[in-house]
Amino acid sequence: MNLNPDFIADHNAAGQTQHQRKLSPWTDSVEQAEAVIQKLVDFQIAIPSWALGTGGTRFGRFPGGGEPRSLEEKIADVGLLHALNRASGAISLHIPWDIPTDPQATKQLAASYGLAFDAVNSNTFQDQPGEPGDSQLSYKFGSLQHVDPAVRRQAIDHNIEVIRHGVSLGSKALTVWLSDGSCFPGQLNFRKAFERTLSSLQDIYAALPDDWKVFVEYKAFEPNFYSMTVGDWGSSYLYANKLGPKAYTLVDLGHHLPNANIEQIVAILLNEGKLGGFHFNDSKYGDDDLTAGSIKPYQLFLIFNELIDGMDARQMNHAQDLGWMIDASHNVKDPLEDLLQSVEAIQLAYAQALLVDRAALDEARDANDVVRAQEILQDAFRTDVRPLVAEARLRAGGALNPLALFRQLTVRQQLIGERGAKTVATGL
Ligand code: RM4
Ligand code: MN
Ligand code: MN
Repeated sequence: MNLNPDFIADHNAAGQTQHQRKLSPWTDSVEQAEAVIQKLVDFQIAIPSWALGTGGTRFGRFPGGGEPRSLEEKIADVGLLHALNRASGAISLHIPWDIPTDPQATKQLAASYGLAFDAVNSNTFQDQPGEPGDSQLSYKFGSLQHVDPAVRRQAIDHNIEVIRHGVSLGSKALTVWLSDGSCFPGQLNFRKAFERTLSSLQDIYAALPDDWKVFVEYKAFEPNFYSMTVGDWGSSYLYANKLGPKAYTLVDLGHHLPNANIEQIVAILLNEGKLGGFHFNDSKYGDDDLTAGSIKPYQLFLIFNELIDGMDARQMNHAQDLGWMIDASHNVKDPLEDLLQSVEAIQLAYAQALLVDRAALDEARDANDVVRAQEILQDAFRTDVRPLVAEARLRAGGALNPLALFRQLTVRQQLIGERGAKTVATGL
């Protein structure tokens, strides 16, 4: 479905007075307000194609209806989000779930919604029906790490194929997440698994166009539970470093062991020039894939605090120089509503982190004034920046309150009407 721009205009007109009342204290007296609003307008967060359907657990799945049945419908869903918040201007595809059969048409369709194609993702964690080559080949015991060179070759060729699809759509990065590892002690020679994985990644790296990046995503556990071959930022950094300047580490917030200090990881990787991309989500236990900012909003703020500090130190462009993406799954919420909430949470954390008084923080640190340093951070975190985020949306042509408008326009009911109540999105 397409969103009639008049609906957004009417919604904004109805909320304008109240919005102005909340915004004017900012524009009247806060010097940075304009700069923060502009940064928010520029900041876009990519939506993964696999987050548009209802997720599930190994115990069950409870789809809500109206899920996108094709790549075109996935693009339409992200188009809807972007029309509402003007901050979701890119879609990230997963191959083979989203193979573009007519790339030119797919590109045009995305452009009609103002969307670009973010990183393309390969999938060697599932056996795919119809994979070229010997049907006996399986990823059950890994892909790029596999002891059988034929399995490794199939996985390498798949990644090269994913790059080819990405090139046809104008993507500029490949994200490789490997489920490779082992479930039991003794199963794997760690040293050899690392070497085989590196050598496979080198073959993929050799096929990267000059203006592309490859992101090596790490994950501490699951689906393998004893060891993961790209299990932490250290091993991802090793691979990225050995591969070369086009290779970077990708941080997915749900891929750490409990209590990991993710903000410190981010700071170190950025300082080394090896942080490439981000997958936002939130978690209580592990890779829960919950709405960004729903469980640990302070952590999200602290991560953004390091991102801004590190990017500014390297004179990086906040909006363009890192890959920003949501990687979430929605078991009990409407996926589109959940994604609107995630984008807003990310924008809020970003805006709050932009407000941190960095000069004062430096001074407090140099004086070992722990109390003052904490006060400075929490002062920014406890500031209600919602009027700034709403103003950025307004200026970019979005809705003052995307979630309220989504509900008021009964978008989900209409999608169910168009697509049916029993549709199932491809993906996990
Ligand atoms: C993984 C990982 C990857 C994503 C898959 C679907 O846990 O987060 O980024 O491609 O899930
Ligand atoms: Mn991820
Ligand atoms: Mn994950």
